[in-house]
Amino acid sequence: MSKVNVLIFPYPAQGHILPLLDLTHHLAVRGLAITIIITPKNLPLLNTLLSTHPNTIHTLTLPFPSHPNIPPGAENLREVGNTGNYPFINALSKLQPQIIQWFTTHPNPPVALISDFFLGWTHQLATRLGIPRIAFYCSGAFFTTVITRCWQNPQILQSSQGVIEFPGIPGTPSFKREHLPSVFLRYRESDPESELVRESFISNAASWGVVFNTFRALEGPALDHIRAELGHPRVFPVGPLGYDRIDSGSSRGSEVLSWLDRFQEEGSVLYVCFGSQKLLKKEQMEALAFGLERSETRFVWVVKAPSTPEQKKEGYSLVPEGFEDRVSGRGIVVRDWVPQVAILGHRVVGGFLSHCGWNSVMEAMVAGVAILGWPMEADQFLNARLLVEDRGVAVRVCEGADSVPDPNELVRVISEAMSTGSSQRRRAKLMREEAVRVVCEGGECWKEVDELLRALLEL
Ligand code: BUP
Repeated sequence: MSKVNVLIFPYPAQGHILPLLDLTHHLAVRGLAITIIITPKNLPLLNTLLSTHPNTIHTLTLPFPSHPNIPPGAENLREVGNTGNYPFINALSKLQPQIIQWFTTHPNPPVALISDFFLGWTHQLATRLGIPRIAFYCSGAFFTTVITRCWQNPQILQSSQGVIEFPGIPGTPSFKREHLPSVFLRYRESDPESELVRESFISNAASWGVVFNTFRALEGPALDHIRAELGHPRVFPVGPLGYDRIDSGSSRGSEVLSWLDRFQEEGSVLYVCFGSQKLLKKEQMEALAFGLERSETRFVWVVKAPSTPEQKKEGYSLVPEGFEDRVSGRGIVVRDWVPQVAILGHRVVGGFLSHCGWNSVMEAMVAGVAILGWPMEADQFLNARLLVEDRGVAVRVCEGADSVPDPNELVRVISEAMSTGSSQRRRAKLMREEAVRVVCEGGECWKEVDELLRALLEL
């Protein structure tokens, strides 16, 4: 008898693809057959997963649809930055006829579609295929409550108030307008591309089920709110994902791990990484280099290469001259993709200077490292609010994509947060106990994946 087949559709950005592949691995281990919709240039991201499950995971590889605002050849947000979300969401929606054609001729068609929450239009696709759609949120539940409210009331964009409140959401959060999710801030009424994006996000609320990369000990109230107020009947908090990532990594990556092995003192190294999309400007690089140098902390600093010649010319990602020599022996700069989960899990790493991307947050929770947050865009301001003000597992070092931190303040915050017994390190260790309990065999995260599996098998 054929295995139950499920269709998975990730959104092409590393922070979206990786956690959905983590979930895919968990489902494949439990015996599901899976087909992943992917475009050719993103296929290498699946290599390790495909070779781990050669008989159960397959791909539906489709050409990336052209779009006037996406440079030819670009198939991943990493190549264009977050400004590309609207064109990407719109371009990918053009794949529908090919997916329908594939589905209708498949000998063992999928029983459900699990797709990224940026691909809300797939709700309509699933309806046409006659199968349920499950929205995969690689973001947190708190963020989801806020962004759902935003999409329901886009007129708040016209609000003259500097601060926008969200009554009814646990904690009644309020945010400066510019700290709302950037995908929402780009919305323009009556612009057809914007309208598709809004309808797409609204459709998430109608999906058959929702999966979150989060866990109750961190986001219990927000999860309850989603279940009760937003009326989602099936909510599966399967996070924190990523702890057992099948990561192909890179040779440079294992060099970082060997470099960390040279040290003994537990928690003495700061890992600095701002995710797969964000580049720092010249002045930001200078301030950060100053902070790292003067704090005398050991560190690994991941620097993303500029995507365009213009960015290079303007000094984006430019490490100040002589910096690497001056910190040699206690700090390294890596200009490559690194195995982040393994680095955070290394016993000598105690802090994470991060943009507060949600995956990074989840990975830091499991590793028990203190977060030094510098939120810049997307969901990051909301994530930072949850971590700093609500949970106390992080300290904010700076705020905003264009802000330049005060270098001396940076030295102070880094030194303080990295000191043995700092309140952030203590709380991060406590949170780790919760997170590890959740991801251990038989823990909450396992049970939620089992529940999801059961629901899929009953279809
Ligand atoms: Br950079 C980098 N290695 O070198 P976030 C990132 N990652 O494994 P983002 C690596 O990418 P969005 C590297 O572990 C995490 O799972 C990291 O996701 C991994 O931020 C993921 O933290 C990055 O959510 O994504 O990239 O800004 O904008 O989609 O939130």
